[in-house]
Amino acid sequence: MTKTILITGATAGIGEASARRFASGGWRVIATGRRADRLRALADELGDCCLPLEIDMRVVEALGTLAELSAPWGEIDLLLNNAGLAPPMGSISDTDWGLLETAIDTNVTGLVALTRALLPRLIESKGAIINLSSVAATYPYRGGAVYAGTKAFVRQFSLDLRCDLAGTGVRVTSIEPGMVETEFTIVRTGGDKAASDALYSNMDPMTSVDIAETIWWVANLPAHVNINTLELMPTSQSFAGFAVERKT
Ligand code: 8X3
Repeated sequence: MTKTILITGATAGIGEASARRFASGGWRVIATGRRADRLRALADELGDCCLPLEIDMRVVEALGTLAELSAPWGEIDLLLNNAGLAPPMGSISDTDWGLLETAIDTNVTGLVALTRALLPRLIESKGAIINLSSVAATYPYRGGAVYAGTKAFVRQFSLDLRCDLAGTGVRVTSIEPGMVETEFTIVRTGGDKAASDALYSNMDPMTSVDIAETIWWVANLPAHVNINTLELMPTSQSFAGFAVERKT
């Protein structure tokens, strides 16, 4: 039977690559995002298996309407909570409140609202939820407080949701990538393509296709296997030590 995935943030990066991966694997793809032109281009590329829907994750009331889709689109087997963004790196007192709020609204509030709205559908289909967290949920770094905080929320929300969903057959996974070269850093730097290029230069970052393939693998494991959390990094990214301030 044809399965259906709903992907948030399908207009770029991991969301877009996942839309392609699941469409080529024979799934129906509900592609949501803010940018109508990109959604249209994706739908043109993927054909009838794709339903493009213009949705802003910050508009909670609009997210609720996604639970009202009629068959076959309404029979959702997998919710891929991919939409998310990082405010600029820096101290929160120096960062515009609106930018911090947008990240919290998108990464946390929107994700919870959409998950809440779709839960009855997912329980009905014994489906799955895959949430995009980050290595930032686990490893602190300077200037990432709000972004990392939202991603730690996503990780813990995923694990706790598993408790609430015990006995329903619904699987929940937190995917936690390190450096993936997408538009993520261009957004984080306020559109500075050169800064993004510099961050990923000469280090062989992961690609959106790497993560989409991982999501595909997680989604297609046997129904009795639940990946709780899955952390990935490029081989060239690892860990630094603690910062220690010494008295002079
Ligand atoms: C972002 C991962 O490693 O670029 O989610 O901070 S990293």
